[in-house]
Amino acid sequence: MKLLSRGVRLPLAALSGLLAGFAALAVAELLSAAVRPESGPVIAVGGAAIDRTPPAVKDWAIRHFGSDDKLVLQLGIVAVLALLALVLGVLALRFRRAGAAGVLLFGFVGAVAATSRPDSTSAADALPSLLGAFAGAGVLYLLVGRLTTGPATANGTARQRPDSGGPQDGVGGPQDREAGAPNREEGPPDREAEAPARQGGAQDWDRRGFVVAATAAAAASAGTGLLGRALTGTQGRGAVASRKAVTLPRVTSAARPLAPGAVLHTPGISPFTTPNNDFYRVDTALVVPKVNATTWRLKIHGKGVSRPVTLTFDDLLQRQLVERDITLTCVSNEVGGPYVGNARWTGVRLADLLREAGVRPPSRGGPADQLVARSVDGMTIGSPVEDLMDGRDALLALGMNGEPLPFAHGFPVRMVVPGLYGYVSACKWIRDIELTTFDAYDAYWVKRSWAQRAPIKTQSRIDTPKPFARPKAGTVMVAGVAWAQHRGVDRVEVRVDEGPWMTADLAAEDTADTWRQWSLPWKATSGGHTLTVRATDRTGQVQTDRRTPTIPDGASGWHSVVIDVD
Ligand SMILES: Nc1nc2c(c(=O)[nH]1)N[C@H]1C(S)=C(S)[C@@H](COP(=O)(O)O)O[C@H]1N2
Ligand SMILES: [Mo]
Repeated sequence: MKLLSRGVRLPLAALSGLLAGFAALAVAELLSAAVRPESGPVIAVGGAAIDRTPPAVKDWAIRHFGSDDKLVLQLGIVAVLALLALVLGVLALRFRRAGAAGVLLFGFVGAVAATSRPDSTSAADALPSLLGAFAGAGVLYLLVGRLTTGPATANGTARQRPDSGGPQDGVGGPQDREAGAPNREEGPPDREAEAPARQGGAQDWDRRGFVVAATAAAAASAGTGLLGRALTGTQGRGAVASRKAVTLPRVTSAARPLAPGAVLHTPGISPFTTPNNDFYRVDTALVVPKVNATTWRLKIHGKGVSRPVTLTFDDLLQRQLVERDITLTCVSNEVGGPYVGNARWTGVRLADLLREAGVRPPSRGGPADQLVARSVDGMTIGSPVEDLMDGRDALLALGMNGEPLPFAHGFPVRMVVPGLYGYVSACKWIRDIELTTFDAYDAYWVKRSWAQRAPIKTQSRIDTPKPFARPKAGTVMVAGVAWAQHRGVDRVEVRVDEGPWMTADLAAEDTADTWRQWSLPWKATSGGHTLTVRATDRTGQVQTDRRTPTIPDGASGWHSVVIDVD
């Protein structure tokens, strides 16, 4: 009888733990909708985990999960929480109070994570985790209480048990819980009387009470969670409306019209302009920040800023806007990888703004050599002031391919700087610009052992044929893209196996800041072949074959594709 009882109780206790976890997350979801979407425990702990992930692991995650890395992380956190909830449920069977306290402990961890996020500005960020945990602890305590006491009903009428909160329900009563039925026999007479009414006395738990409480907890949690979801959905409404209201004004300096021949249409090649929906996304934000453009402000201040300013979105719209084609690249892009894209950006020239604020580059005696951009989500990105003011089109961008920046790409305003990897230049959701020195401050990725300065390395990629493709013998178009932003691509060469380098046909150059498509018709012969590409930039530097990892300042090496010609 004891074994049977235990066999039923353990899974039910585990279920109680799950329901408690569900209740905790549901209440947290609802409250985080009221406080801030980023204050929820899963998001906060996930963000903290991202910040503490060793660069090699982060790189591995990006490589294996790509832009789904964040989804995988969140699913992972939920899976771990579910496991912990199961364990706490079983623990609560023996130590009811300890189980409930365990739930509170995890709430505390979530609260600490939420309030210590860089974008946390208020202690209210602790509320979702804390109150969620209280709800969860309550549910666990209540449910396990039904499992560890005799039935509350002998004949179908509910009766309040005197058990809840009794001292023997806590840490003091493990034997009591485990021993089950025998203990009941020593219990008050009314319990004894009830026991035989339930399946021959085999179960000493309040089955009906449990089922009712569990169902109620599940339903209430589902309702609360859905309400929270719905509220979160309405949260960004102001921001969405503010984005809809933006009409990009006429630019005073249009992008150079694409030269004839700047765009190739070889099947399988990356399009010259990457559509916004296909543009790679790399950032640490588990929730895409929804910033309202009407209340957005950008502060420019710091070392050597004689005229600090605070700008509104309208201030920017009223300035001279330029439009520039700039190819953005992520330092985490492996050789041959997908984290590179080319867009037509609309924005304000950052150098003009800096000059108006009194900033001089170091070469003109300015005291600040680093510009640190801060985003609304607490990211910090440091760029060399010298590069930003050397005449290149460093932009505060507010448009991407003819529309306001998509939220995922930094609405309302981000930086885009030709020639620098994104992590040292392309701050999305920017809210603050501080002039400082590289000696005085390490930005987010620099603290995580990436290089302080990181110009984009000359690279080329074969887009077609794809690895392990099986084209027919005969003419096969080999094609792809090459980039060496702000230096310009001068030549692309392709080699078959260990054969001689063959010069590819280059699309006409748009600007030195954009990638160039290339193609090469190749007379393919049957059998396995390795195609390799390399680019030469306008400084005469040939892309090195020396393989380096992405850490600390970008991957180098040649891209090769192995195919099998039929
Ligand atoms: N606020 C914020 N800005 C950010 C990042 C980030 O994590 N947070 N990532 C940077 C990196 S590493 C890159 S490569 C570019 C990518 O920009 P995209 O997502 O628009 O392609 O954004 C940069 N700006
Ligand atoms: Mo990046």
